[in-house]
Amino acid sequence: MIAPIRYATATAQPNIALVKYWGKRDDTLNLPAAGSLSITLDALHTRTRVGFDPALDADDISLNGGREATQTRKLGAFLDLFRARAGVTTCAHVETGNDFPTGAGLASSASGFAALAIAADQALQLKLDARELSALARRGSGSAARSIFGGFVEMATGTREDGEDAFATPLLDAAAWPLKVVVAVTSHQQKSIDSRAGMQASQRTSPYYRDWISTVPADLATAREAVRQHDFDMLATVSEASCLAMHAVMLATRPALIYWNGATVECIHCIRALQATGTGVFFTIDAGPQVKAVCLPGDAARVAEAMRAVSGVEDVLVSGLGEGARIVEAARACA
Ligand code: 2P0
Repeated sequence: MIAPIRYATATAQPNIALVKYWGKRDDTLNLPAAGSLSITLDALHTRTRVGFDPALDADDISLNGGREATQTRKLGAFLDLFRARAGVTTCAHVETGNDFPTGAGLASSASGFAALAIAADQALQLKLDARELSALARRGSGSAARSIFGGFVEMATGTREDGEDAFATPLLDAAAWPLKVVVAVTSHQQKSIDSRAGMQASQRTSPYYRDWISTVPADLATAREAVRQHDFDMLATVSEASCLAMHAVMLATRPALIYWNGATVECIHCIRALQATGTGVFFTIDAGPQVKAVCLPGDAARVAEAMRAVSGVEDVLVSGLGEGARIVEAARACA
């Protein structure tokens, strides 16, 4: 008799780090050199369907409707971690897609690997707990460990060499402090240097790299306290400082990593002008030119309107904070 294929479908959302992750203590296990703190969004989604099929002799992986060798290798290697846990070598059908631009500084790898981890776990009936899933998601992408959870999330550096203690933990539910995030898209192009290569270059060549890593624990403690107290101003100050310190490390990398464009800088000035008028908003920027404006719920409409008016801004998305990665269709056996 032919074994049935078990399909499972999961969804996950990107997260935006407020205390940033930039640097690793181990490349092979993808262990971060410092912790980070993030918010999971609710408006952008990855949806991923996985089924392990004994009839396949290679993984069949489609991303946004297309098949590409590098992606297949990367996602196949990630699935190997799950196959090893399950003690199988069965190849998989994977269909994954994003309802937002991929690889353009909107954290598609975070939601992508989080959704794939949850779906693979279900399809193989591994029943791993959230911490194990977060540690496994980290192997795909450091930021993916955080998208396993919703709301405010902290990622631990961990101290173990095997990386088993480098996973994320939820700090506060989205509903408990429903901030908004206005994303100003200033370019739809894929970034030229991905985060992994960028981090390696900073680690190797940026004279500020060590100092950057040494500032993270204190920033994390401040951000954690700001979240605990729902203190927006405290969170704003530490988040902007962490973002700019990370970009200082990037700028001092040789050759320099300049992820900003002109509109990125214009958005920063726009947000500073809004702050001067008492608007509850602060900015954060990742390894790309998009600007994420985190705001108090009552100020989101004003911030979105101001960002739309900035020259060079191509699109403005408004998001709330959302849930962690989850199964949307449980494992179903299909012959
Ligand atoms: C972050 N970034 O904390 C930081 C800020 C980008 C800048 O996490 O190498 O794709 O796969 O672990 O997770 C993006 O890096 O890097 C990221 P890998 P990842 O959100």
